[in-house]
Amino acid sequence: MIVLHHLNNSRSQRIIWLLEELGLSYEVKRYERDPKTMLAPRELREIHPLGKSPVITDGGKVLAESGAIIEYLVDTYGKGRLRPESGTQERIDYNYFLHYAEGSAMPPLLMSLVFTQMPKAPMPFFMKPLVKGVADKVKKGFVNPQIKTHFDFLEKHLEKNVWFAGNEFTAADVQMSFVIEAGVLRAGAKSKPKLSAFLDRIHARPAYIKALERGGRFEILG
Ligand SMILES: N[C@@H](CCC(=O)N[C@@H](CS)C(=O)NCC(=O)O)C(=O)O
Repeated sequence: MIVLHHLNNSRSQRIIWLLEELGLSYEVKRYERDPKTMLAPRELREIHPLGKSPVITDGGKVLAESGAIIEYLVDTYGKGRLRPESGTQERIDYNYFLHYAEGSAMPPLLMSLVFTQMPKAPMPFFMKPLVKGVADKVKKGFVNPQIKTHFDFLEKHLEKNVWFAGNEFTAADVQMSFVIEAGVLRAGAKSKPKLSAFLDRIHARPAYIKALERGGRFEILG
């Protein structure tokens, strides 16, 4: 039996969604973030040493890292579904976006979160303007232009392709969903017509809706 170790408001929501798209039976074991630090509870480290979500267990196997979990589920249970044929341009794009999501797109989004939260941390009052000044400078000078480049690229990609790996929905769209959801908060993704339409389409999928019922309320941390 597949067990998904699910942290509230996290990337593991997309794994529930994939499990629903594949029509697999699975169990969800819930973990709650610390409301102050937003970190995962220590019990998650008993499943995988990094204590991050998502993690799945399947029989004796333990798998972490969204992209690796997606590859494992599609390889093991996909029966050819949700992945383009090898040797096609679609498969090249599929592999690209499966890796790009966490390897290239998430780091600047995460930096934006960190530099937005930094001035809100407890500190002597006289340091606040200084820290805010530095954080704003890093965001303006480096992080925001990076994010803009990524989201312009993604919008352009969807001008030429219905989904991230061609004209069929694939597991790469599941992997990319977290990037685009996070981009609504930090890159104005909803104002980009193709990205906005992508979100509307995924939100309407029965498996996505079912995954929200299984995973509980889902909100990207701001
Ligand atoms: N690249 C990893 C990122 C895993 C990750 O950072 N997960 C976050 C949730 S979105 C987490 O577990 N945060 C809680 C913590 O760091 O304690 C993946 O895609 O699986």
